[in-house]
Amino acid sequence: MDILLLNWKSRDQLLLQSGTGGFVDATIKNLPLSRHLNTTSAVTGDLDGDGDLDLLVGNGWWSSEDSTEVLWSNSKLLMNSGNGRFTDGSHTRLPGHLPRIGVSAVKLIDIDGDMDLDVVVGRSLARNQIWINDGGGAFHETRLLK
Ligand SMILES: [Ca+2]
Ligand SMILES: [Ca+2]
Ligand SMILES: [Ca+2]
Repeated sequence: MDILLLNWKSRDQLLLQSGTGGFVDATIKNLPLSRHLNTTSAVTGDLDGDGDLDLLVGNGWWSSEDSTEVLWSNSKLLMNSGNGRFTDGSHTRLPGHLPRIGVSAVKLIDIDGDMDLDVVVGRSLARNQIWINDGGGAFHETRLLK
């Protein structure tokens, strides 16, 4: 069993089980994430249908009480290239015009019944989103939600 640690105000970490029953930190090598992410949620699923688990990371928004410090980052789609190594597919696969900040929850569900996993994005203080999978792990928005 491998572990993904979701961290608030610091980068997420990927821990892979080692042969001896412990864990090794594979974050630097396997996870292309920037430093501050404010991750609120993450889901795994085979989004491009190639048999391995891909990773969707929902990132929230944090502001200090006096608003002098604000941290945010875009939510990320990380594609598994095999061996638990991930590449950032956010720019090429996600609906480019949509804001992906302030995300409080992400969920994978086949919402249109065509056997691939679509995405429901819950956002705080902003409109929720539904992303429809083209079958190959690229997404476009649908306006089923008002
Ligand atoms: Ca996959
Ligand atoms: Ca679907
Ligand atoms: Ca589809």
